[in-house]
Amino acid sequence: MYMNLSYKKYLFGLVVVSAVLAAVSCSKSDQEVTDPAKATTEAKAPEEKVLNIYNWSDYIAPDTIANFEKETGIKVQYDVFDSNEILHAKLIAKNTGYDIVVPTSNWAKQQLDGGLFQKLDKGKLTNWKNLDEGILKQMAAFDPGNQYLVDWMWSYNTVGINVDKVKAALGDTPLPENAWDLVFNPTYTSKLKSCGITFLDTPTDVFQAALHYLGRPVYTGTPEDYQAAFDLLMKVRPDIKKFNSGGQIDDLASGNTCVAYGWAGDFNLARKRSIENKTEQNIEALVPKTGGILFMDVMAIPADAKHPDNAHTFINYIMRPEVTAAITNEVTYANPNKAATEFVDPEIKNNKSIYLSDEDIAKLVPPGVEDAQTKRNMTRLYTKFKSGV
Ligand code: N2P
Repeated sequence: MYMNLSYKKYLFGLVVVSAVLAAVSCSKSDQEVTDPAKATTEAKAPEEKVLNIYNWSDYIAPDTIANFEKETGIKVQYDVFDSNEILHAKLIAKNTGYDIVVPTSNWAKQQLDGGLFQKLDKGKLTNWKNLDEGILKQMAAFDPGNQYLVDWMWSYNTVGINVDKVKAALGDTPLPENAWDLVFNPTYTSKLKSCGITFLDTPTDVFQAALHYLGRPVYTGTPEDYQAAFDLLMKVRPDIKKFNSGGQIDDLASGNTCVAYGWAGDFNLARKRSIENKTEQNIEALVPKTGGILFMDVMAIPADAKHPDNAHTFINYIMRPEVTAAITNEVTYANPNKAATEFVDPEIKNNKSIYLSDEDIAKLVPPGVEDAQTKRNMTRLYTKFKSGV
């Protein structure tokens, strides 16, 4: 009901916006008739056939870019990163040279408020209708009216394990009821350190999980909450072997580590890679009973992008059901496209740690946003935590 209502409002908004745009373009063309010389100088030169994209590593199908280039003649430069902090530093320095970037929901809001992105021209996004209204509604919490951002994929922060190695390391101790104990409770971490525990290498994600485990606000905590999270983290610090983000997939797939705090999608990808590489590691993304932390990685066009038309063409291409389903099938992340579900491999569609049950979705911590001051505090505490002193 609510969704229908907001959808209607959205349609109404579109009608109003289109009417205003029509009025603007009408007055412009009037001007062009009376002043042809001005019209010539004002005519927009077509964009060069180039598009620069900055996305997370291991987040695309092998032929996504090649097919786009073949179809459009636009040459894509595709670069990857592993942390929001790195992307954010580039964005605030301006002139990234990128036409599309893919920050996570809790960073995108701050960047949007800071004027770092340009509004989408929905008139160019004819495949918008394929998007899932439920996800658009979640996104409206950090992008009111869904004006700037399009979800690339979504997942949640959780614990990933190598089931056999973890059982062996725990011995007589059964797996805990609460999956988060595996990374935050020294009773477990002290045993699991023998087979290798890894954490994401990023302050925001690490503090979010620690706060959630403590039952404290995940995005809006006080300095005292962050201190409590820090104290918790320091207790398990001696048991953590490594901090890495993009590297968790291969570490798990090769059996180098047995427990990881990270992204559910990457744990499923590690499982897939282990099967492909015949390393036979039994990897699972756990769905904590107390909930994981939902995130959305979203496409945005930087305010100073040089190829915004090409960026729109690419976003519209990604919103095609077959294109986004092929990405999901490759990287084991859920996509925001309701029309794509029929093209998703049954094995992925039925995997309850990728496409969660409604009950598990309801338990997820919804996306939120830490303010800039809190992010700075986290970075300071995280540096201390990582160095272990
Ligand atoms: C993809 C990583 C997803 C990043 N490999 C989480 N924001």
